[in-house]
Amino acid sequence: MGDRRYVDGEGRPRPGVAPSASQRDGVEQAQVDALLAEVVERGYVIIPELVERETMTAIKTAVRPLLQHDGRNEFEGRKTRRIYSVIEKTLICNPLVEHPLVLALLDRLLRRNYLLSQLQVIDIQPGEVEQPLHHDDGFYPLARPRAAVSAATIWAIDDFTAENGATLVLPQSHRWDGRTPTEADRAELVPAVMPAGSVVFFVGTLWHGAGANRSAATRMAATAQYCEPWARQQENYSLAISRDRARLCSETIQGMLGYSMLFPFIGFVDGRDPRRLLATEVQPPTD
Ligand SMILES: O=C(O)CCC(=O)C(=O)O
Repeated sequence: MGDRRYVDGEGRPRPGVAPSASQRDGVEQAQVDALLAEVVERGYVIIPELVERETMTAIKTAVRPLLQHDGRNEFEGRKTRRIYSVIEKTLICNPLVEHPLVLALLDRLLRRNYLLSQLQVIDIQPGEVEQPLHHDDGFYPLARPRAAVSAATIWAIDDFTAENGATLVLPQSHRWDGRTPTEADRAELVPAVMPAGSVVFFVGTLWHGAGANRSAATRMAATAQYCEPWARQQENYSLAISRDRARLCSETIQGMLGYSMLFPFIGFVDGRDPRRLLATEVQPPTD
């Protein structure tokens, strides 16, 4: 299988590697090209009002009872509530995870059979301070500059404003070497201001963090992170999501949870494609 990525370690298109035609139904290649050009240039792109506001209102209603605990440290945010193992608890965010336009972008950035690395709902309470800046694939011990190992979406369930904790992104920081943001860099931070139903898409090398919530209301988001099929997922989905629950998901999401392979040798079960575990109850070998 060829390397389908066409963005080099500094975020530029790799010469001679043409984007392959997306197989995502109803997705205009010209739109994908334009969005990807922004991602390549700045490390992120905001796609306004990609889903209906009403969809986000329905998600908010469904997930609110699941938001019970404040964060345990500065990174989670002590005034921020998060839902982990989302798919085990509700399927309502699945259409965001597999939105065709997001998948079309991922198809261009990551190898085939990329994985869901984590899915969270994040609800920032009034009074929360800014989250420490980070880049999402920073925990993989790989030197920068380099191609991203992951990409992420942050969906606005509420309107994102500069006051209520809109995600702060540092344009072009996806091209950096191993350096960390300085005070001077902070002047370049951009809040991803966008109405509910919009999404900010960015590569795992981009420095960013949740903003402080200086408003009187909460700011809710859903975030899905995706990683290369050779990288370990952050959430351990083979333990966190039961097989019965996975059966309720689309084949696309099943594959992203781990019912897929990077052929020929990564992800197999008993020497074969793990998808068959969802089709029938496979008996373990007797000898
Ligand atoms: O909630 C946000 O806006 C960003 C959160 C984030 O980047 C994270 O928790 O890793």
